[in-house]
Amino acid sequence: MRIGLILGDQLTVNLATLRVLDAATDRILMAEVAEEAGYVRHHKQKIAFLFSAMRHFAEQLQQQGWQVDYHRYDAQSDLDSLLAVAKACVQQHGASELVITQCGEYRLQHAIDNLWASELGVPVQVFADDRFVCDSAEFTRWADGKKQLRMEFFYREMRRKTGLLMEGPQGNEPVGGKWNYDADNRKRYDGKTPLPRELVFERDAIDQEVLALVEREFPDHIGNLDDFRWGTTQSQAEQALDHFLAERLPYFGDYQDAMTTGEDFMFHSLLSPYINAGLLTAMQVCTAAERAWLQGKQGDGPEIPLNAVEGFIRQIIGWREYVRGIYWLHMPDYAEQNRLGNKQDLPRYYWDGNTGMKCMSEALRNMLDHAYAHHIQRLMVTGNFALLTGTEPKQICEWYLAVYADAYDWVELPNTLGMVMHADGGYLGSKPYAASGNYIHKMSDYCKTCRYNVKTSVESNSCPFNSLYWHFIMRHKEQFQSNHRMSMIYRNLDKQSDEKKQALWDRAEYLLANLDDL
Ligand code: FAD
Ligand code: DLZ
Ligand code: SF4
Repeated sequence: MRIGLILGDQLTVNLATLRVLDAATDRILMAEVAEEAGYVRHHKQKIAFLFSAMRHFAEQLQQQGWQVDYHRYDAQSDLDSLLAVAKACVQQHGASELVITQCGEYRLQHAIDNLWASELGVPVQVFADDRFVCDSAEFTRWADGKKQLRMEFFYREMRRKTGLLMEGPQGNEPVGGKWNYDADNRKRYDGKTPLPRELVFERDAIDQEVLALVEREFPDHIGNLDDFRWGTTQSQAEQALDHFLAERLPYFGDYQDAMTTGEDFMFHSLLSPYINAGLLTAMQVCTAAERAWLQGKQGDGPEIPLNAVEGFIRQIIGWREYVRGIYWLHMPDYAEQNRLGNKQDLPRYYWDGNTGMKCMSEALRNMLDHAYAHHIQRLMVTGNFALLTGTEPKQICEWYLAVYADAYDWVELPNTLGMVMHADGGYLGSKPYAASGNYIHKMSDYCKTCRYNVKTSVESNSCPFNSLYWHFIMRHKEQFQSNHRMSMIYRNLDKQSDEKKQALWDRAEYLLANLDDL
């Protein structure tokens, strides 16, 4: 008999492991272990979501006739790693082989490839994770010979491959004649479009037991459990998808970049924890969105603008697949990059949320309360601030990996190190997403109630993002002045007087020396 080890982010009923094994003779192993729960100080809600989803999934497999060995979290147990649990299970059942679907994270896959067979004393068979649209070999072929990669061109390949939003006699033209409607997706929230109701899930005994366990066993981990909202079963994840399609997708495009005080989710899908853990698959979500858009066109459901459905599908078959491709192509070296030479420590408020900067405190409160922040908060608020202040990439990457319910190294690392920190020298994205407070002011209502003044740069109450932005531009002049997408910025810098430049520099230096006090 063989043992199939299913990881916390492999909760998919047609996972390769489950397809190759035989429920009549083979066994499934799942394990909650200290090593996985502790390689960073994961947010309490991330652990609770995953443990509860794992327990529900194990139950689902048992109902389908599988023999499941489930190792519950036990801080006193010697079986504190996946390898230790697998070894005990192999010995207990006299298994002939261990079967696993390729891991999401390099860290674990590397150990499995190099260590596990000899430690276990039986062969380890690894199957490709075909829940992704693009496998590593295909991505390598696409990336081959390119010095810089561009998501947009990769995305077009994925549209052709999946047939999503394609039309024309050969099905090879993008619907509506354009591949990308991003320019329509930058509206500030009008305050009038009703925000969607929140989906509330009833908590069953498994959820309650896990929530109590996490509170008890992980008291020093970040975040709180009071407002735990995540679904923990496949059926609840599907309800979340239906809810998104009916109530959020129609406005997803228009308000994709908008931020509003007290509104933590806007029109975002909140689906990433489910997709990443495997309760929903990428293609399932994208085909459902395309179907909802078509039904809307036929008057069979809410009308969904093309910019909304295209924007949503692009995030998944574009960005999500693209960052995964980059991760597997360049690990482990990718994680070591720090091409802007940043060394600043991560400010205290990333962990406690206490700062007078309203935009930061809103994004950080969302993180503490829900293990969530929507993309523009991650990119243009906490991410932008880390970039402008020159935070050491390892520290900010570890933070992003710990604090969100959807965070796994393969998706977090390229987004943080590449997209936000530009630490890969512009391989993933052509230009850093550095921005002054003006961008946040344009896309949100935060500045109205902030202690700082977004309209000024060098006074004692000036918005920190403003002088820090110019400090970033000045200190990285050598790296960026020949980047044609930044030439306008350097022309603007040159137009400023030496006194103004000096005042901006001095104010930013002061802020950098007192970062923890902002
Ligand atoms: P929506 O806005 O509704 O988007 C729909 C879906 O598109 C998401 O569920 C997600 O599956 C996918 N998606 C959107 N943008 C990206 C992206 N840039 N990369 C990959 N998938 C994307 N996403 C994660 O899933 N895990 C992470 O650890 C993670 N870390 C991030 C770190 C930084 C610094 C940044 C800037 C972004 C990160 N993202 C990460 C991407 C993105 O912010 C989240 O996927 C998104 O906010 C999740 O919320 P949602 O499901 O409501 O997304
Ligand atoms: C994130 C996570 C946590 C917190 N705990 C577990 C666990 O106890 N058992 C498990 O199998 N997986 C867990 N995970 C997800 C793993 O870290 C993830 O499967 C690997 O990093 C591979 O992507
Ligand atoms: Fe953020 Fe600056 Fe606006 Fe305050 S003034 S909310 S710090 S952008």
